Formats: sequence, C-alpha cells, structure tokens
Amino acid sequence: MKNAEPKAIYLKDYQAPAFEIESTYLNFDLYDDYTLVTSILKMRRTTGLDAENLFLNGQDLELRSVSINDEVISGEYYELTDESLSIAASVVPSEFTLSIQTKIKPQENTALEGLYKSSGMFCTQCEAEGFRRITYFLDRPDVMSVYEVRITADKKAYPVLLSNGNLIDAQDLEGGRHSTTWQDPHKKPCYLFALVAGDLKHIEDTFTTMSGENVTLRIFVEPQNIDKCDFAMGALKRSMKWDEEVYGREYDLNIFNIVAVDAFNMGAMENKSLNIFNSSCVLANPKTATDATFQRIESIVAHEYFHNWSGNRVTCRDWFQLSLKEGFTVFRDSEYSADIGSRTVKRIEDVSLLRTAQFAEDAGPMSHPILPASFIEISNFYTLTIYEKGAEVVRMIHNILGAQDFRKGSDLYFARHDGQAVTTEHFVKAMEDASGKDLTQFRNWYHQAGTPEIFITDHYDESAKSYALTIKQTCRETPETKEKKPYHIPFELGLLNDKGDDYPLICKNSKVNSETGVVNVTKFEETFVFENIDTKPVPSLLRGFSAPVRVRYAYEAEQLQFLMANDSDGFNRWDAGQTLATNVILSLSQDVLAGRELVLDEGLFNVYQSLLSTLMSDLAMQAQMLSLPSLAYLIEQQDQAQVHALYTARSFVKQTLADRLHDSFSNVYQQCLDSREYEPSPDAIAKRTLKNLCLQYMTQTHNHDYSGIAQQQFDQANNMTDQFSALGALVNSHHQSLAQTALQRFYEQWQHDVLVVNMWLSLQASSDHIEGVAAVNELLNHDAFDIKNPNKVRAVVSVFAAQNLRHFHGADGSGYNWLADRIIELDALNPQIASRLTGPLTKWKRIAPPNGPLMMQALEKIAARSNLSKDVYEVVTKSLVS
Ligand code: B3K
Ligand code: ZN
Repeated sequence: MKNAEPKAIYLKDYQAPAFEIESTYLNFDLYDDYTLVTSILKMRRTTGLDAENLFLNGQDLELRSVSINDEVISGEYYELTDESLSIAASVVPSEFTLSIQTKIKPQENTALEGLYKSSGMFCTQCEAEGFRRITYFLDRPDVMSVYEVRITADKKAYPVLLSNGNLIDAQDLEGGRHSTTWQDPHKKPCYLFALVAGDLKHIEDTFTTMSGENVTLRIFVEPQNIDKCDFAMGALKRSMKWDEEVYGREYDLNIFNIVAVDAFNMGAMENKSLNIFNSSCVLANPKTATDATFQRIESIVAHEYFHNWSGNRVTCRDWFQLSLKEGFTVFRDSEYSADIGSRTVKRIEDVSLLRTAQFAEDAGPMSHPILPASFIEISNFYTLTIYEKGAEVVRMIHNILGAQDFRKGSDLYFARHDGQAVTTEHFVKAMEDASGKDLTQFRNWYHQAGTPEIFITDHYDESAKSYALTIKQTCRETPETKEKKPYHIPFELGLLNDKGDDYPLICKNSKVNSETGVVNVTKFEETFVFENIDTKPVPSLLRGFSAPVRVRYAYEAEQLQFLMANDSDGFNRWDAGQTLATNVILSLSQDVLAGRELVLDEGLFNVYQSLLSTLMSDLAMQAQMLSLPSLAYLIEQQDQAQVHALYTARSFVKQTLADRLHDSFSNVYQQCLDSREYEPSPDAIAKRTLKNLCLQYMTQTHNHDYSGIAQQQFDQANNMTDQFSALGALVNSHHQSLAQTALQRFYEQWQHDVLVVNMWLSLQASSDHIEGVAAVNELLNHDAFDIKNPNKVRAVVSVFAAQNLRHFHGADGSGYNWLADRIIELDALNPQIASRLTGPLTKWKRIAPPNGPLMMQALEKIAARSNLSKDVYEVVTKSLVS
C-alpha cells in the first residue's frame, strides 16, 4: 500500500470550506518534457476566524514557489505532504492573493487524471479529484470561482490551444511559441476546468437559442478523423433544442467546443463549454461505426450537454452527492433518446442494464446507497448505482408527480440553486415544494442500498367478483443498513380480462390511482382489493418497470404467453417473453446438472415460431422479443450461479431454435434486406438489428449452410453495422475456418483505424470459440494492443472478463488468475482502470463452488501486494470481508 491504511471519509463529517476563491487565474507554459503552472487566486476566509491554516490539496506536484500578497512564504510557514500543502494561519490574512507555481510532467502521467498527453496532444480530466495534480488548490466542488486561463506552447506542434469560456486574447510569441487566453464568466468548481493543446482540425456549425443568441459549435479532432464529426454535431444541436423544449434550459455562452481524445478513462466529460470526449464516444461515420456506436454517441453527447444545467450551473456540494447530477442527467438523456427513437425499446435497454449489472452490483460487496455515507476513493463510486439506479429514482419522482409537476419542480430547483453547490435533499425538496406532494418516505431510496424484493400473491373471489393482490416488500441487509425501512414504491399494474383488455381498476384504497394504474406501496405488506372483476384476471405487474425492484410472482407459462400477446404495456409484453425464456433455461440448467437429456419446451418454440411468422410493425421490438436473456442476466437470477450449466442450457435453446426454425429466420432475414443508402435512423436501425439477429441464428444451425450469405454480407456491406455483424456471426459460429479468414481480411482492411481495430480486438475477446487465456494473451501481444490506452484494455481485458463468461469462468480458475495479473500490472499505471477491472471478481460469493472460491483466491493474490492504489485497495478489501 502507498498509504499504510487508506482512510474512509464520511458524509457526516462534511464541513463548509473555511476559504473561498473569488477568482482563479492560471498560466500554463507547456513544454514537451515539463509544464509550468502558475496560479493566482483571489481568496478570503469565510468564517471570520483567522485560526485555521490554509489547507490545499495537491498530488504529484513539484512546488516551485508560494506567495501571499506578493510576499514569498518561506518553508517554515508551510507543510508539504504527498497530498497537501498547508500554510500556517499566522501568514494568511482574511483577504489575500495567493500565488503558486508548480512544475508537472504531463508526458509521464499514465493515470490520465489532471493534465496528461494523449497521442501527442495535451488534455485534462479533473473530475473528481484530478485538478490537484495540476496545482495546489481547494479541490472540492463547493468551492466555485470564475477562471481566466492563459496557455503558451510551441505553435507548430500545438496550433490549437483551448480552455473554458470565451477567447479573449491570442498572441504570437518569440521562439515559435504562441498563447491564447480564455475567460469563463460562470463560476465553477475546479473539476469542470479543462485545457487542450494539439494539432487539431475542427468542423463548425451554429445554433440559435430560444432567446435568439447565436452559439458557435465546434468539434476538434486529430486530422485523420475530420470525416467522423458530423453525426455528433447533429446530436449536439438536437439535444440543445430538446433541453429548451422539454426543460426550458437555454445554453449560456456563445461558444461550445467538443474535443475527441484517444486515451481517456471513461466516456466523456462535461467541462464548461469544453467537453472532452473519448474518441470512441464521438467519432462515427457509416463506414466505420456501427448502429450501436451511433446510438451511444447520440446519448453521450446529449448527456454531457445536459450537464450544463444539471451539474454545472447547479453542481454538487460534495462527492457524496454525485447522483444529484448523474442520476438526474442519465434520466434526462434517457428521456431524450426515448423521444427521438422507440420509447419501449429504450426502456428495455435501460432496464436490461439495470437488472443485469446494477442489481448484481447491489447484491455484491460494493453495494451502496445512491447517496453513499462513506468512501475511500471517490473514483470507485462512479457506479451503475449512482448513475442508473439514481436515474430510476428520479424517474419514480417523475412518475409520482406527473410530467407537469415534475417540470415545475425542475424549474424551481434550477431557479433556486443556480450558481450553487447543493445536495440531493435540495433536489427532493424542490420537487416537494413545487408539487405539494410529500416525499418523506420516498427519501429512503437515497439512504438504503440493495434491491427491494416484491413478493406478490393473489386471490380471486368468484362470488364477490373481487380480486385481492397482496404485495410484500423486503430488502436484504447491506453494508450500511441492517434493518431496512419500507420503501415508497410506485407500482404500476394492470389486470387483463380473458379477451386481453384491461379491467378498470376499481379499488377503495386511496393509494391506487385508477387512471394511471399506479399503486403507491408504502408498507411491508399490504392487500389491495379490486372490484367488479368478472373472471380471474391475469395481472400485468410493474408495468414499464415503474420501480427498480425484483418482482416475485408465480406466473404459469400460459399466463406469460397471454401477456406477450395482449398486454397493452409494450415493456411488459417483452418482459413476459423474457420471463418465459428465463424459466425454461433455468429449468434446463437443472437437467444439465442432473445429467438428464435436454428437451426444448414446446411453448417457447411456439412463441418463437409465431414471432417469426410475419414482420411486426415495430421491428426493433420484434428483435428484442427474439433475443434470449443474456448469460449475465441468467447468472444474476441464481444465488449460487452455475455458470456452465446456464451456458449449456442457453446454448442448447439457441441451437435448437436455430436448427428447427432456420427457414423462418432466413425468411425474415430476406425480408429485412435493404439496398438503400445507410442512415442511422430508428427505422433503419431496427431493420438491420432484426436482420443481423436472424443471421446469427442462421449461421448457428447445422441443418443448412448459411455461411455463404454471411460471407456475402461481409463482402458487400456498405456500412460497418452489416459488415461487423456478418463477421460476428461467423466468429461465433461453427464455420471457424471461414471466420479466421474473415478476421484476417477485416484487420487488413481496417488496420489504420484505431476504433475499428478496437472492435476487432473485442470481437475476438468475446468469442465463444476463443481458446481460453492463452488466446487472449495473443491479443495482448498484438501490435494493435497498448496497455496504456484504456479503450484497448477495455476491448480485450474487460470484454473477456465481463462478457466472455463461459471462458472467464473456466473450470481451472485460469481466467481469474490472469485477470488478477492484469489488475496488478495496470494498478501501477492507471489505478482507475485497474479498479474497474476488479468488478467481475467481486461477484465471487454468488458464483457456485469451485469457481467462487477460486475467484476469491485471485482477489487475495491482489490483496497480498504492497503498494496497491487506494482505488484497488478499497474494492479488493471490501470484497474480501466475509
Ligand atoms: N462526469 C463524468 C464522469 C467523470 C468520472 C471521473 N472518474 C462524465 C459524465 O458522467 O458525464
Ligand atoms: Zn454524467
């Protein structure tokens, strides 16, 4: 360990800052082997007390000088540690100017936090605590100030010099150097500071805001990527318009820049007016990017743009409040995607992620409330819980209040707290005040971790024509709370009559909203009696996935088929099919373990047959209905997951469907062929998705040879979606020699395109046919791999460990041991990425022996290392607590 024992910090210890910064002036002198940073801060004490030292955060900095009001402070008046600079109270007046010069080495910064270099350009990443790697500062989000930034660098190597806000000066200097100066009039915390210097090209467009202001929009990229910017520019303009229309939020500067960089720890960053993006989340054209990439870009561009209000104008008081900006902004971007595409399919995608990955996180050792009470390393808390569950909690508020009152609430929140750093409590209070609704009990969602389980039983009374639903809620013990208080759960439901229509919901209980079908569940156990029900209904439960809970109700297979055919709620039509398939696969996995012969359930076969009998009006939905639950989702359904039995059962179902229905898959495939020019529109994407799903089943069967069709699609595709899908179908089929040739040709064709090569790496790392760890190591040794680039690490290491579950969970534990070695290797370079990689191992308690204990041993191997980063230390030690 670097620090003998890293300490947790607690929300309950929060104290307002003792100093504030009125203005920040930064001067950057960029050179290839070092950078000099001078900061001049106008500061004052906030408490009036002059007893407190001035405590500044700093990490990996060389302090050159420090002065107050132009007087150099000598060493006896300050104390330096690895993480701070503390200046004695006796030399710090109540109002003063603090000047500090530091020397840093961005070119050696492999953690990719603070100022670093990516493919020859300088760029920054300061959220959450990266600014302290640039200069000594009050690196906390509740210290907000205006910024002026001057950047000086060699003009030839770095012709473009960018920072936040407006350009106020540009000069050519001696020795081939030049400078620019930027001023950001909006107060901001230092985590939103950004700087970019490089040899970049850009595209430009304009947007006129609702009050008539013109905004210049630019996207900066390395020259070879200039033909990959148009889609993101369109997405930016669409999101700016949507935020005006749906939230009344207008952009607040005349300039908005996006920069694409190759080496980036996550997707993108919402720095004020200078968003920095991982190139994989912004660059696309039809030849090189798949439909999934276009959709990802659309939602990430929107997400970062929406942060301008939910995050930047109103920011977080402290990092425990992270979900205040992230949960709300994910909710906003998810509604944006729903509005511009298929709402039901977007909901299916979001819920699949939540139920597969967030539920698993919440059932594991890192489980935490969306408002955590403590952390060791904040970077570990950029989690699915903070983001996705946080968004579900905002969605529930939206549904409890209704769209109109929710908008009133968000207007009030933005008006009340503009320019402030606040807490989730301020958000909930604004929603309460604007709507008059009491959210007291609802607040439990913020403080309790774990996924609530809802057990439902029912009773139909023939003579009284009434139907009683009993709803029980429980939530398992989690690290922060043993005994849970009951949640307020907006539980949407419908009751179907024998024709498949909804009965009107007549219930004396005032907690039932008969118009929306929402039952406000607030107790551990409650019974709701519905009247005027002529025959025993089929309940459609948790429509639209109205709350992030697991529902337990013993559906008969016939009831699920009935819901699939008749439910007026699209999400529940899909979900009924998923439950049906899940039940079949879970039961087959028992047959695998018992050594019984596997036989496909005829009910499931009939469902598939009828889904393939015609093209549905919503092809995206048809593709979703034809997709089997993922192996990861199936694993999540078992307390002690039998990964191999589940894999075998699922593969058997897929293989049997492919063998028996290949004609039908092939028919649908043919009907979806489309020779029109590529466009990433929802309809065109839906058609390709369905077509390429059929191709997967076709290449699977042994009853007919469809490999020629896959090869033809691979050769003749006019877009990456079709080419890459054809390649994927071959790689995951039994046509292995054709697959190897196609992989080779694909590499030859695209070897100069970094992002396409990353897709090529990840396809192999996720392949069903990869020969275990030795073959993944070949990918690590390939010229295209670079351990310092997070996209490449994700493409090979994360994809193998998180998506190739069959091989990662190989019986001998070699996958776990291999991952432990990668984590140890990466921790010395990039702790954030190393810590992310531990995720798959942390699930060890829920994987059946012998695998679970082997995973634990891999964690122990990591824990035994000295010098672990705080990031990896926190996850590994918490995971090993028995
Ligand atoms: N706010 C950033 C995430 C920063 C992660 C720092 N480790 C991107 C986003 O959520 O929009
Ligand atoms: Zn965000």
